[in-house]
Amino acid sequence: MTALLAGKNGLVFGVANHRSIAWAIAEAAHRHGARVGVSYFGERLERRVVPLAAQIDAPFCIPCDVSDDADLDACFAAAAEAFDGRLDFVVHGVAFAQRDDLLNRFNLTSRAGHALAMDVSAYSLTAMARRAAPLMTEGGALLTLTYYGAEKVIPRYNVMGVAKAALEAGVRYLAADLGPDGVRVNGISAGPIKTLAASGIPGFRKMLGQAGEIAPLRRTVDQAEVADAAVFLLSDMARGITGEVLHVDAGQNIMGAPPLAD
Ligand code: NAD
Ligand code: 0WE
Repeated sequence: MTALLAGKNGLVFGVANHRSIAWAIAEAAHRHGARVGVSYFGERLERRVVPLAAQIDAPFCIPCDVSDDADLDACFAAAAEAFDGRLDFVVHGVAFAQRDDLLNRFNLTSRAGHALAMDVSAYSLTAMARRAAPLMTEGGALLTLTYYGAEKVIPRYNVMGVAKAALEAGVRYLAADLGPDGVRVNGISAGPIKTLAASGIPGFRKMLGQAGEIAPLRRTVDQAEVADAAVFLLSDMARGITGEVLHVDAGQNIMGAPPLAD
């Protein structure tokens, strides 16, 4: 096993349970030699996340609401302390919109619902970048997770699609500003995967089925496939890549119409 992340220190946001894409990335990063600190949202998740963090010998596992500046300050302070002031990567695997805003028609989105989705799902990457960059003394990498609903209309993705479009633009602006400091910023646009964030979306199963029929590989992707691409983007193998959004979706996004019968 090549240790692509040997000696690197990382901080992962967005672990809710063993199905979380962020968990798959944390686990893969640890397997590839990184030290990985974990943060999670809210006391309800502590019971699930603390044992996962223990599995990868996480040097810390602390709560953080990414819409709270004080929480973010505390989280990056914990990372600075655990890692002796040197951080190499951050994984942003966080998104939230009010459930009603994903179920109702998009034109009914409230000002407050829009602001919430943008704050938690898009601004939070910038909030992390401004805290991470000063700790990335040897250069570093930020990685976020996005979805095709940023590019094209996906029924019910609604305000999350608008937030992901802002997130992807944020990737490019952050990459431009942090590049001179050796900090790369990229995104992975993952195909649909059944996680906590996907459960409770009516019709998600049908969407998964359709994605698997449309995609050139004739299947959907899983968390491990996203995590493998994440390890690459976080590693020095990707040292020439920044401001990029890499699709890990079995090719679904390239299709302009569903395939004719196989
Ligand atoms: P998940 O539910 O496991 O992860 C979402 C995470 O966001 C959770 O850990 C949750 O606690 C966290 N979160 C929500 N509000 C927060 C807040 N205020 N502060 C801190 N954390 C908060 O689901 P997932 O599918 O693994 O989602 C991870 C990322 O992947 C998200 O950005 C999502 O948009 C993206 N994504 C998911 C899919 C999919 O089909 N599952 C596809 C493409 C992209
Ligand atoms: O980014 C996401 C999901 C993000 C999400 C999910 C929820 C569900 C529960 C954000 N906020 C909430 N709020 C809740 O209350 N994905 C990429 C997964 C996803 O969600 C969809 C999808 C896909 C794919 C919603 C509608 C259509 C497709």
